[in-house]
Amino acid sequence: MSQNPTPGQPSATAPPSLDAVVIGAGFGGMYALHCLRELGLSVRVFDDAVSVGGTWSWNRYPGARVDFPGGPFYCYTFSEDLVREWDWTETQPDQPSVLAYLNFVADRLDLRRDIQLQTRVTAAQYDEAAQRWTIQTSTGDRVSAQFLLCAVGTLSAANRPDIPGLDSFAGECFHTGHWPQHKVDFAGKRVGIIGTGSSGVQAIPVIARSSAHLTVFQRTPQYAIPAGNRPLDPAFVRQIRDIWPQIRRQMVQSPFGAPFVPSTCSALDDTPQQRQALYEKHWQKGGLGIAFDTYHDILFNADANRTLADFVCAKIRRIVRDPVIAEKLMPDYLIGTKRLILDEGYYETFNRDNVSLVDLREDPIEAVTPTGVRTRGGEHPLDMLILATGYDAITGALQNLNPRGRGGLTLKEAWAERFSTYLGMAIRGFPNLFMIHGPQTPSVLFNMPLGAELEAEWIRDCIGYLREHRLGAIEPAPGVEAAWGEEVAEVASHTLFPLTDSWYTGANIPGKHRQFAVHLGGSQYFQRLSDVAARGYEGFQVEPESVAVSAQRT
Ligand code: N01
Repeated sequence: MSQNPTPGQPSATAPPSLDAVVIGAGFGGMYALHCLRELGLSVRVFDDAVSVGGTWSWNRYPGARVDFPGGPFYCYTFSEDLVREWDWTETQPDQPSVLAYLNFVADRLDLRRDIQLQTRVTAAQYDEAAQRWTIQTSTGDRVSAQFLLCAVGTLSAANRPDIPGLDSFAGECFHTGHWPQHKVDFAGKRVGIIGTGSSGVQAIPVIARSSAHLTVFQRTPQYAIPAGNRPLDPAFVRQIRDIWPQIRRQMVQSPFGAPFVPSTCSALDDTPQQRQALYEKHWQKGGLGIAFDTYHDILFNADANRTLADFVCAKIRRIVRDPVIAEKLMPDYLIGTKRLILDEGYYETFNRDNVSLVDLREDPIEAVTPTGVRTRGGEHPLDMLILATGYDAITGALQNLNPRGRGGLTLKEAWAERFSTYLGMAIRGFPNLFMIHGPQTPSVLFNMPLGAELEAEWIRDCIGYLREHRLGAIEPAPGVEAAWGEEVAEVASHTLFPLTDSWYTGANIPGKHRQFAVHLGGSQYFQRLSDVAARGYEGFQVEPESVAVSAQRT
């Protein structure tokens, strides 16, 4: 294929030329590199982080663990060798284990020689005549590539809340998604944490155990289910490895990418006693099965949903000894329509003497001061403040990248009113740009490593098709994005998800437009990707190779 000059090498005339640049070295970007190498392409991966791992490199906060059916299912699934060679030890692996796994894969697949870390992509501009992207980085690199793959993460653009005085805080202040490399010492400190989503709920019990005092600033009470983390049974792992191709097939065909057969029963067909017994069984076992393996209509029917919500609320009342605190912790939205949280002793933490809860709905934050947080009710003195305030999810990192497409149009301009994509993989006006876990893919509501694999393989095959047919550029045809947007909204409208303000809908970021960002079709979505490819990339428009692209290939 094309020449492969040393990336980053300065040139007086044209920037060094590659076939593809990948942004992001997490699960998706690493596998994209592996896939594109299979085509013989020259590829460079850029990532701002100090190590490979994407979200697992940034989220080093205490308590971070996989919240999906974890070991041995949350991993690269394409290679039986990798599955056999890595021993997961727990059902819900912690962040150091997942990061160690990703480092193992980087070595095992010899990925590092094409990954440039601590390098942020600062600009990406498409040249229509050349059919190529020019990419600039924070370290001064300027490279040209025919294809630009954005594997920038769905939950990577941290939401730093606009609270008056935040910058004036004199103590240590960390966002969970940008946790420092060094060990953070909580001993003897008065710690405050703002936010009770998955990150906050995972961190709170751990910090409470090791700090002098923890103040939890809660705006929205949350449903949390016991994670049920336990050591993996080696006999179970052996059994899974022996039938891995079958397990992988089952995951690909399931609604959420998990190797479980979904229930076909309605919660409303069982008696209250039967429901109670089933929910209790899953509560004791732990994990997301309580919502996904019990009844098929928890996320589709508000009455069915209420049965599970009531069960969890009753648990909170039983676990939390102070009834006033228990009521403050009581969630009041449709369970599962914000990300369902797996915890390790979250509600129990509020029985500790060194933990206090501030209900921001009745006692809102007025300001952060140099010495703490001031709410309407008074000052809360703190030595450390933790922001577990989430992300500008799914679209935020892409908009921060803000590539310039045809005619110099930026992505921020293109998406000023609403975002639009075709299949969540490509954007009209931005030829040869592909996204992994882009908006309008199943992304966060599917097994993310597996979803990334399936998307990267589709991109590899698409680029292979372009090369085979001597085509130089591809982008969505007119009209297909609108139809795709309608399809995504239509699938979501049959569920309860759009009824709740969440980061799935963009409601967590002030001023962000409301638009459901996830394709809820799961396996059907991936079947759709295959069908589009089988029909010669239906819905895309292509251009013959430019002179520049032809020259690059010869
Ligand atoms: O973020 P979130 P997260 N004042 O947006 C509050 C994944 N994940 O980092 O709900 C006060 O869920 C906000 O309040 P409200 C997982 O998919 C996975 O916790 O907007 N509070 C909320 O309580 C998850 O869903 C793992 O009213 C403010 C919290 O901050 C996703 O990441 C682990 C505020 C933000 O919750 C995001 O989770 C962790 C303000 N100004 C995360 N602004 C795994 O285990 C925001 N909040 C793999």
